[in-house]
Amino acid sequence: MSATLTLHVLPPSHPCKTAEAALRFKGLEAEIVTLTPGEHGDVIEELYGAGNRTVPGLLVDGEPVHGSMAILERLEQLVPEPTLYPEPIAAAVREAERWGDAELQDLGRRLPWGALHFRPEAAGTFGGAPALDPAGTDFAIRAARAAWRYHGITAVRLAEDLAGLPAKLDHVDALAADGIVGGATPTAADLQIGATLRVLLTIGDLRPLFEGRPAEQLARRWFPDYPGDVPAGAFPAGWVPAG
Ligand SMILES: N[C@@H](CCC(=O)N[C@@H](CS)C(=O)NCC(=O)O)C(=O)O
Repeated sequence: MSATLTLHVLPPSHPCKTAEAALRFKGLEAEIVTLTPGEHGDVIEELYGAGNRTVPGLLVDGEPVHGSMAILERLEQLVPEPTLYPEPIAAAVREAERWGDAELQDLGRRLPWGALHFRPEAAGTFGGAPALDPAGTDFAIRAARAAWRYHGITAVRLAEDLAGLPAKLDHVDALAADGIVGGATPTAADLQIGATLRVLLTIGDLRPLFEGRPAEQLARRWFPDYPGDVPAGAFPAGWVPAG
């Protein structure tokens, strides 16, 4: 396989981590181009076509492949072994990957930004920096407000997301029990679901919900290092379900 691969990412994006983990699993080298937030939409649209403004995007010898699911599928075509969609569970892996993309992935945006509204000084940790000083915190407050607007976050939605999280973690544990995720090598579902769960583990309030569960193991196994730490006690009392 001698295609030239270029992956376009934003720094803390979890679907980008999914694509990067898949490249590693396939033993593929790619040039990683880290875009500047704010400019990324226009760059991506130019390269990947009208309406495509999110990361990740992968160029395969210049051919645009946009979105984490499409990227994993394309990498599987390029390098079939080791497989991300093993038989006889390939159909179930695809369904779990779809669930991870459609039902879980947004929580990896809404819950961290939701928590940062209450602990804006922690925003710097997502860039690998310590807690922000007051001037940095002012900047983070403005960023969190913009993110709440962009992602349609409200307190009501946040509380609903939190209330719905245990059922989602139960679903992941059920997938692990059925061998769709959590095997010796990662499936596409491990990489899609694991990246989102790993972001959620950056939120101290949520860590007790994960403790000792397959959902925690798969997130930490394929994504051992992940920047970000919002100390426990961010969400108002009573919003986080009991672990
Ligand atoms: N489901 C898509 C979603 C991609 C997505 O929303 N990426 C976010 C980063 S996590 C993004 O590019 N956000 C910037 C924006 O919306 O402008 C995928 O997995 O590729």
